[in-house]
Amino acid sequence: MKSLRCGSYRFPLDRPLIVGVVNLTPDSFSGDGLAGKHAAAVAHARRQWEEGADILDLGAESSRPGAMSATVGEELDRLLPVLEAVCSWGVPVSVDTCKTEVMAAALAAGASLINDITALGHPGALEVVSGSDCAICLMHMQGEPRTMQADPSYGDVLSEVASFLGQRVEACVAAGIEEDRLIVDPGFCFGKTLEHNLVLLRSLERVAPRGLPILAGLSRKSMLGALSGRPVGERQVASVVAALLAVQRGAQLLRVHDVAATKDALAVLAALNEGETL
Ligand code: HH2
Repeated sequence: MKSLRCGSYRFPLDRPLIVGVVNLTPDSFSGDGLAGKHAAAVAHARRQWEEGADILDLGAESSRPGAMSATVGEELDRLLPVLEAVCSWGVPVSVDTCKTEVMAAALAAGASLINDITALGHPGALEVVSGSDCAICLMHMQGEPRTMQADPSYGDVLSEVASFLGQRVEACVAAGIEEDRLIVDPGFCFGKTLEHNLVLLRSLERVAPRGLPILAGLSRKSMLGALSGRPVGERQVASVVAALLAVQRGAQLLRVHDVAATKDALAVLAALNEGETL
């Protein structure tokens, strides 16, 4: 059976993994950012963990369209105190960053996964992660967060996303990163219209080179707002349904804000799938 190596942790990929979002930003799109609120951030991480997250994803710079970028210093100030607290519980921690300095500091502080929305596109990023044993999530994005939703355009979104992820995976393998440390992500809503997102979700398994595990980050996103007509604080049902549909189309990791609800849904799906094999 395939497994995912994530620092000193190893996850057999026999069930979907839940990646709980912990935003340490002042301006995350879903309004859950906890920049500068150490106790609340640690408590939120603890709750995500107790509700059943397999991995906690800490991010200290928002990537929502139009977000302000953070300096390295700002990002580290927001991130490190919470990262150190959470790592001390013996929990696999992912850090959502595209800055090489932040990656290096996060790995030194005990992070087990680097989640990079630029797929290690910044100079030096490959070198920083290849010298460690962390897992890496390579995400596709068209453009950059500030302007990516202005006018996304593709000839064939599915093949373009798959081809980009394939190239980034090959760059990682060429840099000596073992395949069982790699995760790919089509990057829902990162330079994509609703129709682009739906095409990617419909054929999700086709975006993964080498049959690598796929992470789906659909939770509370604008595409679910467009489909449900609901504001960001009322998208839990749509998010859980989307997560389940993503699993049915090949996702092995789900990046979610609502861990408990997602876990309940996965329990129902697991029971149903078990019956099929009896
Ligand atoms: N989405 C967000 C952030 N990081 N990483 C991956 N791999 N995939 C995603 O879909 C993804 C991601 C956006 O969500 P959130 O962190 O809640 O918001 P913000 O970036 O505004 O802090």
